[in-house]
Amino acid sequence: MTRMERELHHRDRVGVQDAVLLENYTDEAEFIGNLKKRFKEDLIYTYIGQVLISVNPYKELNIYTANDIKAYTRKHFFEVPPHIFAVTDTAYRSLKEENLEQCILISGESGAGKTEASRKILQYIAEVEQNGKVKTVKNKLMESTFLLEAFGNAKTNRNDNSSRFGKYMDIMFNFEGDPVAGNVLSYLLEKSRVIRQAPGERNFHIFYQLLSSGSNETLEELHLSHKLEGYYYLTDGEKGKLKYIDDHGDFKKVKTSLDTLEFPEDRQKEIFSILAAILNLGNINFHTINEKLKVRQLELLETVSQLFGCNPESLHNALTHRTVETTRDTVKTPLDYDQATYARDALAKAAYDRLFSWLVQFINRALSPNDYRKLLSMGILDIYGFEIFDKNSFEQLCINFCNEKLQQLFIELTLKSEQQEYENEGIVWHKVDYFDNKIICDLIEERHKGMISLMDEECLRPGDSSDLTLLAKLDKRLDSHSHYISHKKADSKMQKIMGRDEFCLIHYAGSVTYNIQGFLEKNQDLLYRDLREVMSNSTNTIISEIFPAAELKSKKMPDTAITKFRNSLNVLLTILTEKQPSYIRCIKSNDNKAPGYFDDQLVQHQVQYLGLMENLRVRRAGFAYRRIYEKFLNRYKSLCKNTWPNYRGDPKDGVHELVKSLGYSSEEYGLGKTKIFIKHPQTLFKTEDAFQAKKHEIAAIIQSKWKAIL
Ligand code: AOV
Ligand code: MG
Repeated sequence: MTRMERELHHRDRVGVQDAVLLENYTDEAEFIGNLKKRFKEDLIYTYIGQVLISVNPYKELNIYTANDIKAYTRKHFFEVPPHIFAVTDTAYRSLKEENLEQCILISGESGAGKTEASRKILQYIAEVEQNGKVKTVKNKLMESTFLLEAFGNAKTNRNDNSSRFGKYMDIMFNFEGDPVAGNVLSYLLEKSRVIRQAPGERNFHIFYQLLSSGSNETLEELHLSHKLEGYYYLTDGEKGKLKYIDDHGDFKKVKTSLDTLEFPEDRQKEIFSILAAILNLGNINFHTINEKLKVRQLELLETVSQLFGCNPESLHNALTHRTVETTRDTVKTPLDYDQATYARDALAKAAYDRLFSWLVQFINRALSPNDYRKLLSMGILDIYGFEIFDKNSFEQLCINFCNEKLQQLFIELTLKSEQQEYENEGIVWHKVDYFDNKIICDLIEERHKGMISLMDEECLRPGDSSDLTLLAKLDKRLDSHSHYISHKKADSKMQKIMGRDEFCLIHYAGSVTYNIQGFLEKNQDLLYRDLREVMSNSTNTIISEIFPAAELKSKKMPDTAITKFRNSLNVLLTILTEKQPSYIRCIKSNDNKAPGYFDDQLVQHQVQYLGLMENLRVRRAGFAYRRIYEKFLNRYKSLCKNTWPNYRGDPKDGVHELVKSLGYSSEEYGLGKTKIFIKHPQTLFKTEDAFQAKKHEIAAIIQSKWKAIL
């Protein structure tokens, strides 16, 4: 059977590997039908040209073994079935052979499989070149991912292991192509989770892991007990214990990770001590005695102080008072109950958030190279996916904004750049229209006019600013925007489900209604100076490092949370645009985490907002395959007597000779400045079949000649 016949034969059962091959490529139903057919056969990967689509199977598939890695090493894209290893191998070879820095961008909504995908990429990199020397670096890379997930992931109602921070990991390679170092950038940890979780959700994994660590001695030392219901910060109490999450086993793994990354034993103790301090801090309450607000449980205050390594009186004072500096003098004012509760929670969030950043820094030191020169990097971006919950807040706005920016990058790099390549190569072609989400990015981040500017303005405005004055401002200034819907502007059906303290944004991935409560406070992200001062004097070296005394001297108003986030995202986008991108678009197969179940409607929605049909149209409107002249000629030169065994002239002329003798019709191919472009993959398959036949023919001739000699 020829390759072409094989392809057709399989097609009925397993669909096509590359959506570019679909007959009615503009037909969404056919596109989704193809994904479904493949999904039912456990073929979760499909291409649109170079873009990999991955549909979450919600079950372990036996396709990531050492043998699979071998099968994908040094193979051309079209020679092997679609796989995440193929994408990784291609990126890796481009880095090694063409010295081009790479980035692999993984996108998709919450629970679609991004973090799993990033693990597979790392697995491939770790195993593809077996070199004893760099084994420790590979181990450290793997362990650091596990550690960051323990501290930065949590069970949400969408995903049992949901990333609550954005992660960009650079793996650095030496000139031999060995991974020798790494670096992690983390983005906006969802720290509000430390103090409260929605019903059915959990706090960060590490808290449960620590409490189930098993060693009574350690727990006693940390003033902790096994009982989850004893902690105010573990909102769901005992329900946080889940059969399908092995917290006890995972704690052991965390210990191994800490050891592999060479966290000294005393630092490890300090980390656990901070976690225990946070859990105990949550249980502190206040009451009024002689008209003064005091901590209700003094013994607990002692414990928390001991665990934080700070002075109990100072902590007591800082939890119940606030020092305000005016131009003339400093005034110490007592806090009321709500303010003290706010201060307590702000301390818990800040301590956890800063501890997380400290961990990232420590990991980066452990992964840093001896010498940065001559290293090339491959970045993997795995962030929190687009989220729509029943109640959406400031955190969802940040997360969804981040997804808008990445979609924008996808459009820039895939749709725009594809069109750009034809232009550069001087190939004639017809432009394809697509939805550009820049309009939504602008709505959020445009200077002076966008949401971020308006939020910051309201945060910094002295006087009576509140969440509701912010909402009024947003409504007034943005209501004419087609992607912003205020309560007033909403139609009657929507008004029924929308509260008066809500607004709605029409994101590229769907409409999300946000509740304004807490926006100002979360954006301002204020931790009273008194608490920072107490912490900076701590005997716990991590605490004194993450609350540096120098910070207290600074008079500058710190940036707001969302401004900091926006700035760090823009830096990230600059890094990404300087690299060769590969794309993995993850799709969630169903909302119930059910193995093998394909929910057509849910998939359709994702296909639409991810812009996959446009992606396919751009790919098809142009040429499905392209190859640098030298490479094309080298592979197929045996198929034409004028190019075999060697062609001495310009490779472009050689390729021209070759395709003429292969009988390509003139519409079937285009000759650009550096590459040949081929319209249909079938044409290439035919050529490949002819090449395989020729190879056997040549091999048979050689064999018979040898036989004759022997
Ligand atoms: P996410 O990273 O995209 O969500 P995950 O990568 O955590 O999603 O995947 C969610 C769950 O789906 C995993 O815990 C696995 O059970 C399952 N899964 C995903 N990919 C695969 C695969 N290739 N094979 C088998 N099971 C898989 V979020 O971080 O929430 O945006 O924020
Ligand atoms: Mg994730």
